[in-house]
Parts: sequence; structure tokens; C-alpha cells
Amino acid sequence: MTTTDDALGPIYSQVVHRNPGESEYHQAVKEVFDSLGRVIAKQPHYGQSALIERLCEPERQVIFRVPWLDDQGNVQINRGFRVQFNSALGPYKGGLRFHPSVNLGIVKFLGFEQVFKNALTGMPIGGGKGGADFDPKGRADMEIMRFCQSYMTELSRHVGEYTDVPAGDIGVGQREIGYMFGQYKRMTNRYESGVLTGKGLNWGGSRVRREATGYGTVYFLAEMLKTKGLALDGRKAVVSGSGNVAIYTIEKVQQLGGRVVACSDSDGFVVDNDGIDLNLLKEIKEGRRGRIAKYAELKGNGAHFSSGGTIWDVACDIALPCATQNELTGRDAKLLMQNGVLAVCEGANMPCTPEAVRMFAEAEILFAPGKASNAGGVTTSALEMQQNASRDSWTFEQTDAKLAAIMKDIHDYCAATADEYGLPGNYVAGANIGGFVRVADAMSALGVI
Ligand code: NDP
Ligand code: 2IT
Repeated sequence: MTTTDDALGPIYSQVVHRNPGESEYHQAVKEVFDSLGRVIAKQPHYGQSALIERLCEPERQVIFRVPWLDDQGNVQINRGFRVQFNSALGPYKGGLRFHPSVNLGIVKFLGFEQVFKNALTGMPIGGGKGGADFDPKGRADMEIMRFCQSYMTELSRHVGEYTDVPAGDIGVGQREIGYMFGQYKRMTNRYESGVLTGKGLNWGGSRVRREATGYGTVYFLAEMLKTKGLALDGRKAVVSGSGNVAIYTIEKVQQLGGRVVACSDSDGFVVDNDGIDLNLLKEIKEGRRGRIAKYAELKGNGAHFSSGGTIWDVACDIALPCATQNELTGRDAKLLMQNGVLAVCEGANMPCTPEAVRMFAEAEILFAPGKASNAGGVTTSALEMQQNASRDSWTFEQTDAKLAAIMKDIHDYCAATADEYGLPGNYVAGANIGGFVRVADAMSALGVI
């Protein structure tokens, strides 16, 4: 890792000391701090009133027991989290992750990223994140329902349309949001649509929310390519993951004329040089909740599955990591560059390791950090909140046009901020500084809170 700027070094040490063992959280803080030295040098007031120390201390962290009954009648226990990071710009907003790897450090890294991401959207939303170390894989639908109900039984004390508005993330999609919304409605006796986003279309959801993160990632990528006179048409892309973000990233790349030749899940990856058959992928992943190996089996004809190696061994013009944190390492970055990669655009949160990010920057490869490029999901969540507040419902075209316009604004704002601070083309600095100044200005206006 590179060293953080002098002014921020002691604050970073304090963050590490106060949050022992939370390596992903340390990584997320350091990545932001590496951009902030220039801001404080130029505008020293941002370094005062313990503003940065306050930004690194969540406003509230809730950890709770989630007991539930499995199908055999056994009592199971999981640990639930909700970290309410920063509400200077609006109610806490951010997803819920259900995955066995979830712990406080992971929820805090995600919540910290969310604060900056949400500021970049320009929408009135603060940042938060939550989840549980629950593993939904292989669980029956009624087990998922009982888990979600138990999780919401506690979470309901902490959320609300003006307080904290969760949504999905890994392992949490429309089905889980439905069970949680049902439980919240039952407990409060209120049809409070604005308490959760990612809802179904016939019970308060927004069109395009399902597609939003993937589509938004590709809208950002297209803007970034445009700055170099490039386009997606005819380009070869690799997209890791095969969940919500990956599927709609693939869909939009294909719509814009690109060819996605590989995708993955935690078992391995498939390569299909004809281009991924999206209908088949959706049938396997959205229809049957199956494994990616099934794709090669059903497609036959040249597609193959590999359980060893990494997906980044597959040569491509464009790399879109859309699975999970730290999935693309320095070794992978090196190989991608040897294979001539033109751009790397993060659909997941923090999927590239610090070493990989540094290598892309040194080689001047176009690189979009997730907190800017994957902001389309939370943007459309905020659009869902707007529709809920006005009891309105917009068409797909209206909503998609708003999403595309906001993604272009985020791109342009990051690019302009990077220019302003003397780092043209550095979207990492642009996103970190651009998000920071918006949150910091609001925090300053609201007093010492
Ligand atoms: P899903 O649960 O729909 O899909 C996750 C995908 O990533 C699956 O293919 C999964 O494989 C794979 N994956 C997850 N964990 C691992 C792991 N430890 N190792 C290898 N593969 C893994 O989640 P999403 O698509 O919603 O989320 C993907 C990423 O995008 C996450 O980083 C999330 O934080 C981020 N994100 C999501 C947003 C949203 O709106 N949903 C918005 C912005 C960012 P398997 O099924 O085998 O576990
Ligand atoms: O990481 C993210 O931005 C999300 N999981 C979506 C958050 C949201 O509130 O829609």
C-alpha cells in the first residue's frame, strides 16, 4: 500500500487503532485518504473541527441477534448489522448484504463507501449499510422468509422513510425485500412504501431499479470511453459475477454493441466466445437460482466452464468486475494489461485491490471506481423514494432517461473535480474529492454533529 498523506497519517492510524481487525474498512478509508491531502492543502478548513475524524466514525452501529427456525425445526442464530454512517445529506441509505462472510468491518467499509457514492449522485441521501452473516445458498423459500421476518423484527426499530432506507446487495433481491417489507408493514400497521427500495413493481417499486446498477455502470463506462474517442461497439468485455449487477451490466454492454465473452460465480467462470447468451444466463440465475457451470452444460457448442484460475485470465478490451470486494488483484491487473485492456469499470464495491488500482493508474488505463460507476443502483433507489413520496409511478423510458442523465452528471463531476485538483483523468481522486466536499460542506453547515 502507498502511504497516506502526512496530514492524514495520524487520523488513519487512529482509525486502525479504534477499529481493530477490520481490514476492509481500513482499506476503504485509506483509499479515500490518499485523495484528500490535496483538498486540505488547498482548503485547510476541511482539515479542521475534526471533520475527517467524524466522517470515519459512524453515527450509529447496531448489531443484533437473528434467531429463526429452519425447515427441520432447528433454531438457527445469525448476526445482523446496520451501520448508520452519515446523515448529513439525507436519511441513511444503502443496501443489505446476506452472505456468510459479512462482519462489522465489511459492513463499515460498504457504509463508508456509500456515504461518498450517495453524495456523488446529488440526491438527498445519507449513507448506511447492513446485512447478516446468513448464507441463503441452498435454503428453501420459507426459510428465507422466516429469516427475513426475524431480521426485520429487530431492524424495524431503526429504519423509516425519514430515518434509514435499506435496499438489496449481495444475497438480497426483490424476494427478500418483499418479505422484509411485509414484516415491517405488519409490525407498524403502515403502508410506508419509502422504508425500503428495490420493491416489486406492483407494491411500490420503481421501473429500472432491477437493471439500474448494471445499466448505470455501463452508462458511466460509455462516458469514460467517449473522453478518449472510444465506444463499446465491437469491443470484447469480461464481466465477473452473474448476479443482479453482472446480468444487467451484460445486458447493457450487449445493447451498446459489445460482446461479453465470460462471466462467473464463486464456483468458477464460463467462457463463451460467441457472446454470453443472456436469456440462458437469466433462466439459470434468475429463474432457477442455479450455478454458472450449468451455463456451459446447457449451451454446449464452444462454451466451457473452468473452476480453476481466474476470469481475468480471459483476454478482453473492457473489464467489469461485478462480484465482490478484492476480486481483481495486482496479478490480474498485470495480465489484463498484457492482454491489452483499455478500460476497467467497477460494478461491484471495491472489487480491485489497492495494488491493482495503482497499477491501472500508473499505466494510465481508464479506471472507474465503484463509488462513482456503480452509483446507478442507489440513484434509482432515490428515484423510487421520489415516486413513493409523490404516490406516482414513472414509465421505464422516463426512469431510464433520468438514470442515464445522472450517471453522465456523476461522470462529468468526477472528471471536472479531478481536473480542478490537478489530476486529469483520475476518476479515483475525482470521486473521492467530489463526494467528500459535498458531505463535508453539509456537515459543516449542520454544526458539530
Ligand atoms: P448478487 O447476490 O445478485 O450476485 C453476486 C454475484 O457475485 C454472484 O454471482 C456471486 O456468486 C458472486 N460472489 C459474491 N461473493 C463472492 C465471493 N466471495 N467470491 C466469488 N464470487 C462471489 O449481488 P449483486 O449483483 O447485487 O452485487 C454484486 C456487487 O455489486 C457487490 O459488490 C455489491 O456490493 C455491488 N453493488 C450492488 C448494487 C445493487 O443494487 N445490487 C448496487 C451497487 C453495488 P455466488 O452466487 O457463487 O455467491
Ligand atoms: O452498494 C450499493 O450502492 C447498493 N447495494 C444499493 C444501495 C441502495 O440503497 O439502493
